[in-house]
Amino acid sequence: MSGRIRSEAFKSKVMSAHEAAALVENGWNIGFSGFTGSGYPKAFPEALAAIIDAAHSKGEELRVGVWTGASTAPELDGALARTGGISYRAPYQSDPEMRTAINKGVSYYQDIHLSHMGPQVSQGFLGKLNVAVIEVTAINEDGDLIPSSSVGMNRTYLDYADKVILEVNGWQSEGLYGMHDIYYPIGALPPNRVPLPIQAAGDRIGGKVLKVDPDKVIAIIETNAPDRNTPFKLLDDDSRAIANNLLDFLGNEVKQGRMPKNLLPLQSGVGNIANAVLAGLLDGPFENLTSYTEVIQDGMVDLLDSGKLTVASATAFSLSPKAAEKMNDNASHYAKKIVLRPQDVSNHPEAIRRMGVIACNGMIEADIYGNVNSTHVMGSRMQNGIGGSGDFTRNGWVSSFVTPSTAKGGAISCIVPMVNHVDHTEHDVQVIITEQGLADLRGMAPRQRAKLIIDNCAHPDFKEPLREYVKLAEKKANGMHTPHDLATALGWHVRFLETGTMVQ
Ligand code: 0RQ
Repeated sequence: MSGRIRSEAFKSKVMSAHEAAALVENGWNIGFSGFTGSGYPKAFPEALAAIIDAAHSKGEELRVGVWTGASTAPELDGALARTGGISYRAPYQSDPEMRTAINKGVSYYQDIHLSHMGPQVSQGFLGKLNVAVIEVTAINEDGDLIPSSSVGMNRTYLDYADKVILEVNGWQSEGLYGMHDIYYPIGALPPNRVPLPIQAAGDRIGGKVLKVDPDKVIAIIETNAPDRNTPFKLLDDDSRAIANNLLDFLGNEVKQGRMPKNLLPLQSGVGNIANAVLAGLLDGPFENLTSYTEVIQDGMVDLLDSGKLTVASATAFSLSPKAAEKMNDNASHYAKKIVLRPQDVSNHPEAIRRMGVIACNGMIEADIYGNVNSTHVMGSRMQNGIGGSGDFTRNGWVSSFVTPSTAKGGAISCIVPMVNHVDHTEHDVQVIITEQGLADLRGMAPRQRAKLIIDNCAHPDFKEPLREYVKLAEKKANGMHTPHDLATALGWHVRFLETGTMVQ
Protein backbone atom coordinates (compact mmCIF):
# COMPACT_ATOMS: atom_id res chain seq x y z
CA MET A 1 0.00 0.00 0.00
CA SER A 2 1.15 3.54 -0.78
CA GLY A 3 0.77 4.89 2.75
CA ARG A 4 -1.84 7.34 1.48
CA ILE A 5 -4.68 5.39 3.13
CA ARG A 6 -4.21 6.33 6.78
CA SER A 7 -7.58 5.32 8.20
CA GLU A 8 -7.75 1.76 9.56
CA ALA A 9 -11.45 1.59 8.70
CA PHE A 10 -10.67 2.08 5.01
CA LYS A 11 -7.66 -0.23 4.57
CA SER A 12 -9.73 -3.41 4.34
CA LYS A 13 -11.72 -1.95 1.43
CA VAL A 14 -8.80 -1.87 -1.00
CA MET A 15 -9.42 -3.95 -4.15
CA SER A 16 -8.54 -3.95 -7.84
CA ALA A 17 -10.25 -1.61 -10.30
CA HIS A 18 -11.80 -4.68 -11.99
CA GLU A 19 -13.29 -5.93 -8.71
CA ALA A 20 -14.70 -2.48 -7.96
CA ALA A 21 -16.10 -1.99 -11.47
CA ALA A 22 -17.77 -5.42 -11.32
CA LEU A 23 -20.03 -4.03 -8.55
CA VAL A 24 -21.79 -1.74 -11.06
CA GLU A 25 -25.25 -2.79 -12.18
CA ASN A 26 -27.11 -2.06 -15.39
CA GLY A 27 -28.89 1.31 -15.29
CA TRP A 28 -26.80 2.83 -12.51
CA ASN A 29 -25.92 6.50 -12.50
CA ILE A 30 -22.27 7.15 -11.65
CA GLY A 31 -20.97 10.49 -10.36
CA PHE A 32 -17.32 10.73 -11.38
CA SER A 33 -14.77 13.25 -10.14
CA GLY A 34 -12.93 15.12 -12.87
CA PHE A 35 -12.90 18.59 -14.38
CA THR A 36 -11.09 19.76 -17.54
CA GLY A 37 -8.76 16.78 -17.58
CA SER A 38 -7.74 16.79 -13.93
CA GLY A 39 -8.69 14.83 -10.83
CA TYR A 40 -10.67 12.13 -12.67
CA PRO A 41 -10.42 8.44 -11.65
CA LYS A 42 -7.67 6.78 -13.65
CA ALA A 43 -8.33 3.01 -13.30
CA PHE A 44 -12.03 2.41 -12.62
CA PRO A 45 -13.49 3.75 -15.91
CA GLU A 46 -11.29 1.55 -18.15
CA ALA A 47 -12.05 -1.47 -15.97
CA LEU A 48 -15.76 -0.71 -16.26
CA ALA A 49 -15.40 -0.26 -20.04
CA ALA A 50 -13.88 -3.77 -20.28
CA ILE A 51 -16.77 -5.21 -18.23
CA ILE A 52 -19.32 -3.40 -20.43
CA ASP A 53 -17.62 -4.72 -23.59
CA ALA A 54 -17.68 -8.25 -22.20
CA ALA A 55 -21.37 -7.97 -21.27
CA HIS A 56 -22.27 -6.56 -24.69
CA SER A 57 -20.39 -9.33 -26.46
CA LYS A 58 -22.60 -11.81 -24.58
CA GLY A 59 -25.69 -9.85 -25.62
CA GLU A 60 -26.30 -8.56 -22.08
CA GLU A 61 -27.63 -5.05 -21.41
CA LEU A 62 -25.15 -2.90 -19.41
CA ARG A 63 -25.42 0.87 -19.73
CA VAL A 64 -24.79 3.63 -17.20
CA GLY A 65 -25.40 7.33 -16.72
CA VAL A 66 -22.12 9.28 -16.50
CA TRP A 67 -22.12 12.51 -14.48
CA THR A 68 -18.90 14.46 -13.92
CA GLY A 69 -17.70 17.91 -12.94
CA ALA A 70 -16.81 18.83 -16.52
CA SER A 71 -14.66 17.32 -19.29
CA THR A 72 -12.43 14.40 -18.29
CA ALA A 73 -9.98 12.42 -20.42
CA PRO A 74 -9.70 9.56 -22.92
CA GLU A 75 -9.37 7.12 -19.98
CA LEU A 76 -12.85 8.10 -18.74
CA ASP A 77 -15.13 9.65 -21.38
CA GLY A 78 -13.22 8.05 -24.25
CA ALA A 79 -13.05 4.55 -22.79
CA LEU A 80 -16.70 4.44 -21.71
CA ALA A 81 -18.15 6.18 -24.77
CA ARG A 82 -16.40 3.71 -27.09
CA THR A 83 -18.39 0.84 -25.55
CA GLY A 84 -21.72 2.42 -26.40
CA GLY A 85 -22.51 1.89 -22.73
CA ILE A 86 -23.18 5.51 -21.74
CA SER A 87 -26.93 6.05 -21.73
CA TYR A 88 -26.81 9.67 -20.47
CA ARG A 89 -23.99 12.19 -19.97
CA ALA A 90 -23.90 15.53 -18.11
CA PRO A 91 -22.74 18.30 -17.76
CA TYR A 92 -19.67 19.26 -19.98
CA GLN A 93 -17.53 17.05 -22.22
CA SER A 94 -14.93 17.63 -24.89
CA ASP A 95 -13.77 14.10 -25.73
CA PRO A 96 -13.90 13.08 -29.42
CA GLU A 97 -15.37 9.60 -28.65
CA MET A 98 -17.96 11.08 -26.30
CA ARG A 99 -18.86 13.72 -28.89
CA THR A 100 -19.33 10.97 -31.50
CA ALA A 101 -21.60 8.93 -29.19
CA ILE A 102 -23.71 12.05 -28.56
CA ASN A 103 -23.90 13.07 -32.21
CA LYS A 104 -24.71 9.52 -33.36
CA GLY A 105 -27.59 9.42 -30.91
CA VAL A 106 -26.04 6.58 -28.86
CA SER A 107 -25.83 8.69 -25.67
CA TYR A 108 -28.24 11.34 -24.44
CA TYR A 109 -26.41 14.49 -23.31
CA GLN A 110 -27.74 17.24 -21.07
CA ASP A 111 -25.71 20.43 -21.28
CA ILE A 112 -26.18 22.02 -17.87
CA HIS A 113 -24.59 25.26 -16.54
CA LEU A 114 -21.76 24.08 -14.29
CA SER A 115 -23.03 26.06 -11.31
CA HIS A 116 -26.48 24.45 -11.73
CA MET A 117 -25.26 20.86 -11.69
CA GLY A 118 -25.02 20.65 -7.88
CA PRO A 119 -28.52 21.92 -7.15
CA GLN A 120 -30.01 19.78 -9.95
CA VAL A 121 -28.36 16.61 -8.66
CA SER A 122 -29.40 17.47 -5.09
CA GLN A 123 -33.01 18.00 -6.20
CA GLY A 124 -32.99 14.59 -7.87
CA PHE A 125 -33.77 15.93 -11.36
CA LEU A 126 -31.21 13.55 -12.88
CA GLY A 127 -32.48 10.53 -10.97
CA LYS A 128 -30.83 8.55 -8.23
CA LEU A 129 -27.04 8.67 -7.87
CA ASN A 130 -26.09 5.04 -7.32
CA VAL A 131 -22.36 5.45 -6.86
CA ALA A 132 -19.75 8.21 -6.68
CA VAL A 133 -16.27 7.36 -8.00
CA ILE A 134 -13.91 10.01 -6.69
CA GLU A 135 -10.15 10.47 -7.02
CA VAL A 136 -8.40 11.75 -3.87
CA THR A 137 -4.81 12.50 -2.91
CA ALA A 138 -4.99 10.68 0.42
CA ILE A 139 -7.34 9.49 3.19
CA ASN A 140 -6.51 10.93 6.62
CA GLU A 141 -6.49 8.91 9.87
CA ASP A 142 -9.96 10.24 10.72
CA GLY A 143 -11.36 9.24 7.32
CA ASP A 144 -11.37 12.75 5.83
CA LEU A 145 -10.43 12.95 2.16
CA ILE A 146 -7.68 15.21 0.78
CA PRO A 147 -8.94 16.27 -2.65
CA SER A 148 -6.73 16.02 -5.73
CA SER A 149 -6.26 18.36 -8.69
CA SER A 150 -9.92 19.22 -9.15
CA VAL A 151 -12.86 19.63 -6.79
CA GLY A 152 -15.75 20.02 -9.27
CA MET A 153 -18.85 18.13 -8.15
CA ASN A 154 -17.13 15.93 -5.55
CA ARG A 155 -18.75 17.40 -2.44
CA THR A 156 -22.24 16.88 -3.89
CA TYR A 157 -21.56 13.41 -5.30
CA LEU A 158 -20.05 12.19 -2.01
CA ASP A 159 -23.07 13.52 -0.14
CA TYR A 160 -25.81 12.25 -2.45
CA ALA A 161 -24.48 8.91 -3.75
CA ASP A 162 -25.80 5.69 -2.21
CA LYS A 163 -22.32 4.16 -2.45
CA VAL A 164 -18.80 5.54 -2.82
CA ILE A 165 -15.68 4.21 -4.55
CA LEU A 166 -12.42 6.09 -3.93
CA GLU A 167 -9.32 6.12 -6.09
CA VAL A 168 -6.27 7.17 -4.09
CA ASN A 169 -3.75 8.49 -6.62
CA GLY A 170 -0.11 8.51 -5.44
CA TRP A 171 0.83 10.74 -8.40
CA GLN A 172 -1.07 13.67 -6.87
CA SER A 173 1.14 15.84 -4.66
CA GLU A 174 0.56 15.73 -0.90
CA GLY A 175 1.46 19.41 -1.04
CA LEU A 176 -2.06 20.02 -2.36
CA TYR A 177 -3.28 19.74 1.24
CA GLY A 178 -4.46 23.20 2.22
CA MET A 179 -5.09 24.44 -1.33
CA HIS A 180 -8.75 23.40 -1.31
CA ASP A 181 -11.59 25.35 0.26
CA ILE A 182 -14.63 23.11 0.68
CA TYR A 183 -17.69 25.10 1.69
CA TYR A 184 -20.58 22.86 2.77
CA PRO A 185 -23.48 25.26 3.60
CA ILE A 186 -23.82 26.27 -0.08
CA GLY A 187 -25.28 22.83 -0.80
CA ALA A 188 -28.53 23.74 1.00
CA LEU A 189 -31.64 23.83 -1.18
CA PRO A 190 -34.38 26.51 -1.19
CA PRO A 191 -35.87 27.77 1.05
CA ASN A 192 -32.83 27.10 3.24
CA ARG A 193 -30.11 28.60 1.07
CA VAL A 194 -27.48 30.83 2.68
CA PRO A 195 -25.47 33.82 1.40
CA LEU A 196 -22.05 32.99 -0.08
CA PRO A 197 -19.59 34.95 2.08
CA ILE A 198 -16.93 35.56 -0.57
CA GLN A 199 -15.94 39.20 -1.09
CA ALA A 200 -12.54 38.74 -2.73
CA ALA A 201 -11.07 36.04 -4.97
CA GLY A 202 -8.73 34.70 -2.29
CA ASP A 203 -11.27 34.47 0.56
CA ARG A 204 -11.29 31.09 2.31
CA ILE A 205 -14.65 30.17 3.81
CA GLY A 206 -14.60 26.38 4.22
CA GLY A 207 -12.44 23.43 5.23
CA LYS A 208 -9.47 21.71 3.62
CA VAL A 209 -11.03 18.27 3.22
CA LEU A 210 -14.00 16.42 1.79
CA LYS A 211 -16.16 14.37 4.15
CA VAL A 212 -17.52 10.92 3.42
CA ASP A 213 -19.72 8.55 5.37
CA PRO A 214 -17.38 5.53 5.79
CA ASP A 215 -20.33 3.12 5.71
CA LYS A 216 -21.03 4.17 2.10
CA VAL A 217 -17.50 3.36 0.90
CA ILE A 218 -17.64 0.01 -0.89
CA ALA A 219 -14.21 -0.02 -2.55
CA ILE A 220 -10.87 1.75 -2.60
CA ILE A 221 -8.51 1.54 -5.57
CA GLU A 222 -4.86 2.61 -5.47
CA THR A 223 -3.45 4.30 -8.58
CA ASN A 224 -0.34 6.18 -9.59
CA ALA A 225 -1.08 7.95 -12.84
CA PRO A 226 -0.84 11.52 -14.13
CA ASP A 227 -3.72 13.76 -15.16
CA ARG A 228 -4.45 14.16 -18.89
CA ASN A 229 -2.40 17.35 -19.15
CA THR A 230 -2.41 18.15 -22.86
CA PRO A 231 0.21 20.63 -24.02
CA PHE A 232 -1.00 23.96 -25.41
CA LYS A 233 -0.61 24.86 -29.07
CA LEU A 234 2.00 27.54 -29.77
CA LEU A 235 0.43 30.98 -29.89
CA ASP A 236 -0.52 31.95 -33.46
CA ASP A 237 -0.99 35.42 -34.93
CA ASP A 238 -4.80 35.30 -34.63
CA SER A 239 -4.84 34.40 -30.95
CA ARG A 240 -2.19 37.04 -30.25
CA ALA A 241 -4.24 39.67 -32.12
CA ILE A 242 -7.42 38.68 -30.23
CA ALA A 243 -5.56 38.88 -26.91
CA ASN A 244 -4.17 42.32 -27.80
CA ASN A 245 -7.65 43.59 -28.70
CA LEU A 246 -8.94 42.50 -25.28
CA LEU A 247 -5.97 43.98 -23.43
CA ASP A 248 -6.39 47.34 -25.24
CA PHE A 249 -10.05 47.30 -24.25
CA LEU A 250 -9.17 46.66 -20.59
CA GLY A 251 -6.55 49.42 -20.67
CA ASN A 252 -9.18 51.80 -21.96
CA GLU A 253 -11.63 50.75 -19.22
CA VAL A 254 -8.98 51.78 -16.67
CA LYS A 255 -8.33 55.06 -18.50
CA GLN A 256 -12.06 55.85 -18.51
CA GLY A 257 -12.21 55.19 -14.75
CA ARG A 258 -14.56 52.22 -15.12
CA MET A 259 -12.09 49.75 -13.63
CA PRO A 260 -9.32 50.02 -11.05
CA LYS A 261 -5.68 49.90 -12.19
CA ASN A 262 -5.38 46.25 -11.18
CA LEU A 263 -8.59 45.51 -13.13
CA LEU A 264 -11.33 43.31 -11.64
CA PRO A 265 -11.05 39.54 -11.03
CA LEU A 266 -10.45 37.76 -14.31
CA GLN A 267 -12.25 34.69 -15.58
CA SER A 268 -10.79 33.05 -18.61
CA GLY A 269 -12.14 30.10 -20.57
CA VAL A 270 -10.03 27.17 -21.65
CA GLY A 271 -7.94 26.85 -24.82
CA ASN A 272 -5.44 28.59 -26.96
CA ILE A 273 -6.92 32.08 -27.03
CA ALA A 274 -7.48 32.15 -23.28
CA ASN A 275 -3.85 31.20 -22.82
CA ALA A 276 -2.80 33.95 -25.26
CA VAL A 277 -4.71 36.50 -23.17
CA LEU A 278 -2.89 35.31 -20.06
CA ALA A 279 0.44 35.47 -21.92
CA GLY A 280 -0.43 39.02 -23.00
CA LEU A 281 -1.08 39.99 -19.39
CA LEU A 282 2.39 38.73 -18.50
CA ASP A 283 3.94 41.38 -20.77
CA GLY A 284 1.25 44.01 -20.11
CA PRO A 285 1.08 46.97 -17.75
CA PHE A 286 -1.35 45.56 -15.17
CA GLU A 287 -0.10 44.64 -11.66
CA ASN A 288 -1.70 43.04 -8.59
CA LEU A 289 -4.24 41.16 -10.67
CA THR A 290 -6.65 38.61 -9.20
CA SER A 291 -8.57 35.79 -10.83
CA TYR A 292 -11.95 34.27 -9.97
CA THR A 293 -12.34 31.60 -12.59
CA GLU A 294 -13.00 27.87 -12.97
CA VAL A 295 -9.81 26.52 -14.54
CA ILE A 296 -6.14 27.26 -13.89
CA GLN A 297 -4.10 26.95 -17.08
CA ASP A 298 -0.35 27.36 -17.65
CA GLY A 299 -0.64 31.09 -18.32
CA MET A 300 -2.22 31.61 -14.90
CA VAL A 301 0.66 29.82 -13.17
CA ASP A 302 3.17 31.97 -15.11
CA LEU A 303 1.30 35.08 -13.97
CA LEU A 304 1.45 33.90 -10.34
CA ASP A 305 5.19 33.22 -10.69
CA SER A 306 5.78 36.70 -12.12
CA GLY A 307 3.98 38.30 -9.17
CA LYS A 308 1.56 40.09 -11.53
CA LEU A 309 -1.26 37.86 -10.31
CA THR A 310 -1.61 37.74 -6.54
CA VAL A 311 -4.28 35.06 -6.16
CA ALA A 312 -6.32 32.68 -8.31
CA SER A 313 -9.58 30.97 -7.34
CA ALA A 314 -10.84 28.04 -9.45
CA THR A 315 -12.23 24.52 -9.21
CA ALA A 316 -9.56 22.66 -11.24
CA PHE A 317 -6.25 22.66 -13.04
CA SER A 318 -5.85 22.20 -16.76
CA LEU A 319 -2.08 22.21 -17.20
CA SER A 320 0.49 21.08 -19.74
CA PRO A 321 2.68 18.16 -18.60
CA LYS A 322 5.53 20.60 -17.83
CA ALA A 323 3.36 22.93 -15.75
CA ALA A 324 1.72 19.95 -13.98
CA GLU A 325 5.16 18.70 -12.96
CA LYS A 326 6.03 22.15 -11.61
CA MET A 327 2.72 22.27 -9.73
CA ASN A 328 3.34 18.82 -8.26
CA ASP A 329 6.84 19.76 -7.11
CA ASN A 330 5.73 23.06 -5.55
CA ALA A 331 2.10 22.47 -4.58
CA SER A 332 2.49 23.64 -0.99
CA HIS A 333 4.01 26.91 -2.23
CA TYR A 334 1.15 27.45 -4.71
CA ALA A 335 -1.42 26.55 -2.03
CA LYS A 336 -0.80 30.04 -0.58
CA LYS A 337 -1.91 31.69 -3.85
CA ILE A 338 -4.40 29.24 -5.35
CA VAL A 339 -7.80 28.29 -3.92
CA LEU A 340 -9.61 25.26 -5.39
CA ARG A 341 -13.34 25.27 -4.60
CA PRO A 342 -16.40 23.15 -5.44
CA GLN A 343 -17.85 24.22 -8.80
CA ASP A 344 -21.05 25.52 -7.23
CA VAL A 345 -18.79 28.04 -5.44
CA SER A 346 -16.18 28.78 -8.14
CA ASN A 347 -19.02 29.50 -10.58
CA HIS A 348 -21.53 30.96 -8.13
CA PRO A 349 -23.51 33.86 -9.63
CA GLU A 350 -23.52 35.73 -6.31
CA ALA A 351 -19.71 35.89 -6.03
CA ILE A 352 -19.26 36.64 -9.74
CA ARG A 353 -21.80 39.50 -9.59
CA ARG A 354 -20.51 40.92 -6.30
CA MET A 355 -16.85 41.03 -7.33
CA GLY A 356 -17.59 42.21 -10.88
CA VAL A 357 -15.69 39.50 -12.72
CA ILE A 358 -14.32 40.14 -16.22
CA ALA A 359 -15.61 37.15 -18.21
CA CYS A 360 -13.85 36.02 -21.37
CA ASN A 361 -14.90 32.85 -23.17
CA GLY A 362 -14.50 31.20 -26.55
CA MET A 363 -17.43 30.81 -28.94
CA ILE A 364 -18.38 28.96 -32.12
CA GLU A 365 -20.17 31.94 -33.70
CA ALA A 366 -21.97 35.22 -32.98
CA ASP A 367 -24.71 36.83 -34.99
CA ILE A 368 -24.97 40.42 -36.12
CA TYR A 369 -27.22 41.27 -33.17
CA GLY A 370 -24.90 39.82 -30.51
CA ASN A 371 -26.39 36.39 -29.78
CA VAL A 372 -23.67 33.82 -29.17
CA ASN A 373 -23.51 30.10 -29.94
CA SER A 374 -20.85 28.33 -27.86
CA THR A 375 -21.90 24.75 -28.44
CA HIS A 376 -23.50 23.73 -31.73
CA VAL A 377 -22.13 23.19 -35.23
CA MET A 378 -24.63 23.77 -38.05
CA GLY A 379 -27.71 23.50 -35.84
CA SER A 380 -27.62 19.89 -34.73
CA ARG A 381 -24.11 18.73 -33.81
CA MET A 382 -22.77 19.18 -30.29
CA GLN A 383 -19.18 20.38 -29.98
CA ASN A 384 -18.40 20.48 -26.22
CA GLY A 385 -21.03 22.19 -24.11
CA ILE A 386 -21.81 25.49 -22.40
CA GLY A 387 -19.52 24.67 -19.46
CA GLY A 388 -19.21 27.60 -17.10
CA SER A 389 -19.46 30.26 -19.78
CA GLY A 390 -23.09 31.04 -18.91
CA ASP A 391 -22.36 31.34 -15.18
CA PHE A 392 -19.73 33.98 -15.83
CA THR A 393 -21.35 35.72 -18.82
CA ARG A 394 -24.73 36.42 -17.27
CA ASN A 395 -23.25 37.59 -13.98
CA GLY A 396 -19.93 39.21 -14.90
CA TRP A 397 -19.16 42.94 -14.93
CA VAL A 398 -17.90 42.68 -18.49
CA SER A 399 -18.93 39.69 -20.58
CA SER A 400 -16.75 39.10 -23.62
CA PHE A 401 -16.50 36.39 -26.29
CA VAL A 402 -13.53 35.62 -28.49
CA THR A 403 -13.12 33.72 -31.75
CA PRO A 404 -11.14 33.90 -34.97
CA SER A 405 -13.41 35.58 -37.56
CA THR A 406 -13.47 32.45 -39.73
CA ALA A 407 -13.24 28.67 -39.27
CA LYS A 408 -12.37 25.69 -41.48
CA GLY A 409 -9.81 27.54 -43.56
CA GLY A 410 -12.10 30.49 -44.29
CA ALA A 411 -15.11 28.41 -45.44
CA ILE A 412 -17.11 29.46 -42.37
CA SER A 413 -17.77 32.97 -41.10
CA CYS A 414 -17.95 33.07 -37.30
CA ILE A 415 -20.08 36.21 -37.65
CA VAL A 416 -23.41 35.16 -39.20
CA PRO A 417 -26.85 36.69 -39.84
CA MET A 418 -28.46 34.42 -37.21
CA VAL A 419 -26.72 31.93 -34.89
CA ASN A 420 -27.74 28.30 -35.45
CA HIS A 421 -28.22 27.82 -31.68
CA VAL A 422 -28.33 30.38 -28.84
CA ASP A 423 -26.33 29.82 -25.66
CA HIS A 424 -25.82 33.46 -24.66
CA THR A 425 -28.47 35.93 -25.66
CA GLU A 426 -27.96 39.47 -26.91
CA HIS A 427 -28.97 40.60 -23.40
CA ASP A 428 -25.90 38.98 -21.84
CA VAL A 429 -23.20 39.55 -24.44
CA GLN A 430 -21.33 42.84 -24.09
CA VAL A 431 -18.12 42.53 -26.06
CA ILE A 432 -17.24 40.49 -29.17
CA ILE A 433 -13.63 40.11 -30.20
CA THR A 434 -11.98 38.59 -33.27
CA GLU A 435 -8.52 39.07 -34.75
CA GLN A 436 -10.13 41.80 -36.90
CA GLY A 437 -11.13 43.95 -33.94
CA LEU A 438 -13.51 44.45 -31.04
CA ALA A 439 -17.18 45.43 -30.83
CA ASP A 440 -18.19 47.02 -27.53
CA LEU A 441 -21.96 46.47 -27.56
CA ARG A 442 -22.75 48.08 -24.22
CA GLY A 443 -25.52 50.65 -24.50
CA MET A 444 -26.38 49.69 -28.06
CA ALA A 445 -29.67 48.72 -29.70
CA PRO A 446 -29.74 45.73 -32.09
CA ARG A 447 -29.32 47.64 -35.38
CA GLN A 448 -26.45 49.69 -33.93
CA ARG A 449 -24.83 46.45 -32.81
CA ALA A 450 -25.13 44.89 -36.27
CA LYS A 451 -23.17 47.75 -37.85
CA LEU A 452 -20.43 47.62 -35.22
CA ILE A 453 -20.04 43.83 -35.26
CA ILE A 454 -19.82 43.71 -39.07
CA ASP A 455 -17.45 46.71 -39.30
CA ASN A 456 -15.14 45.63 -36.47
CA CYS A 457 -15.26 41.85 -36.19
CA ALA A 458 -16.27 40.17 -39.47
CA HIS A 459 -13.61 38.87 -41.84
CA PRO A 460 -13.18 41.12 -44.95
CA ASP A 461 -14.46 38.26 -47.17
CA PHE A 462 -17.79 38.26 -45.33
CA LYS A 463 -18.31 41.97 -44.54
CA GLU A 464 -20.16 42.84 -47.79
CA PRO A 465 -22.37 39.70 -47.75
CA LEU A 466 -23.34 40.55 -44.15
CA ARG A 467 -24.16 44.16 -45.12
CA GLU A 468 -26.25 42.81 -48.04
CA TYR A 469 -28.11 40.59 -45.59
CA VAL A 470 -28.85 43.58 -43.34
CA LYS A 471 -30.23 45.55 -46.32
CA LEU A 472 -32.43 42.61 -47.35
CA ALA A 473 -33.62 42.05 -43.80
CA GLU A 474 -34.51 45.72 -43.34
CA LYS A 475 -36.53 45.56 -46.58
CA LYS A 476 -38.39 42.36 -45.77
CA ALA A 477 -38.72 42.38 -41.97
CA ASN A 478 -42.04 42.84 -40.21
CA GLY A 479 -40.40 45.24 -37.74
CA MET A 480 -37.30 47.40 -37.51
CA HIS A 481 -36.16 46.45 -33.99
CA THR A 482 -34.23 43.28 -34.91
CA PRO A 483 -34.77 43.01 -38.65
CA HIS A 484 -34.54 39.50 -40.07
CA ASP A 485 -35.53 37.82 -43.28
CA LEU A 486 -36.55 34.51 -41.75
CA ALA A 487 -36.42 32.74 -45.11
CA THR A 488 -32.69 33.41 -45.50
CA ALA A 489 -31.45 34.05 -41.92
CA LEU A 490 -29.95 30.56 -41.64
CA GLY A 491 -29.12 30.37 -45.34
CA TRP A 492 -25.39 30.63 -44.71
CA HIS A 493 -25.46 27.45 -42.63
CA VAL A 494 -27.64 25.68 -45.18
CA ARG A 495 -25.17 26.66 -47.90
CA PHE A 496 -22.29 25.25 -45.86
CA LEU A 497 -24.12 21.96 -45.33
CA GLU A 498 -24.93 21.70 -49.04
CA THR A 499 -21.68 22.96 -50.58
CA GLY A 500 -19.00 22.86 -47.85
CA THR A 501 -18.65 26.64 -47.70
CA MET A 502 -20.57 29.72 -46.59
CA VAL A 503 -18.94 31.74 -49.40
CA GLN A 504 -21.50 32.70 -52.05
O1 0RQ B 1 -12.96 22.15 -34.99
O2 0RQ B 1 -11.45 20.64 -33.84
O3 0RQ B 1 -12.62 19.94 -35.94
O4 0RQ B 1 -10.79 21.65 -36.01
O5 0RQ B 1 -14.68 24.16 -33.49
O6 0RQ B 1 -12.47 25.52 -32.40
O7 0RQ B 1 -10.98 27.43 -32.97
O8 0RQ B 1 -9.98 25.30 -31.98
O9 0RQ B 1 -11.39 26.94 -30.64
O10 0RQ B 1 -10.61 25.21 -28.92
O11 0RQ B 1 -11.02 27.66 -28.38
O12 0RQ B 1 -12.91 26.09 -28.86
C1 0RQ B 1 -16.33 27.45 -28.46
C2 0RQ B 1 -15.61 25.13 -28.86
C3 0RQ B 1 -13.96 27.00 -29.03
C4 0RQ B 1 -14.80 26.36 -26.77
C5 0RQ B 1 -15.19 26.49 -28.28
C6 0RQ B 1 -14.64 24.46 -34.89
C7 0RQ B 1 -13.16 24.53 -35.19
C8 0RQ B 1 -12.63 23.38 -34.37
C9 0RQ B 1 -12.80 24.24 -31.96
P1 0RQ B 1 -11.87 21.01 -35.22
P2 0RQ B 1 -11.10 26.27 -32.04
P3 0RQ B 1 -11.37 26.45 -29.14
C10 0RQ B 1 -14.62 27.63 -19.46
C11 0RQ B 1 -15.78 28.17 -20.27
C12 0RQ B 1 -17.84 26.52 -24.45
C13 0RQ B 1 -17.51 26.29 -23.01
C14 0RQ B 1 -16.87 27.45 -22.31
C15 0RQ B 1 -15.94 25.87 -25.91
C16 0RQ B 1 -13.49 23.47 -33.10
O13 0RQ B 1 -14.36 27.60 -26.31
O14 0RQ B 1 -16.20 24.67 -25.81
O15 0RQ B 1 -16.76 28.55 -22.82
N1 0RQ B 1 -16.69 26.82 -25.27
N2 0RQ B 1 -16.44 27.20 -21.10
O16 0RQ B 1 -12.91 24.37 -36.57
C17 0RQ B 1 -18.24 25.38 -37.22
C18 0RQ B 1 -17.93 27.61 -36.56
C19 0RQ B 1 -16.77 27.19 -35.85
C20 0RQ B 1 -16.44 25.84 -35.89
C21 0RQ B 1 -14.98 26.91 -34.65
N3 0RQ B 1 -18.32 28.87 -36.56
N4 0RQ B 1 -18.63 26.66 -37.21
N5 0RQ B 1 -17.16 24.92 -36.57
N6 0RQ B 1 -15.33 25.72 -35.14
N7 0RQ B 1 -15.85 27.84 -35.08
C22 0RQ B 1 -14.28 26.16 -19.53
C23 0RQ B 1 -15.30 25.21 -18.96
O17 0RQ B 1 -16.43 25.49 -18.89
C24 0RQ B 1 -14.89 23.91 -18.46
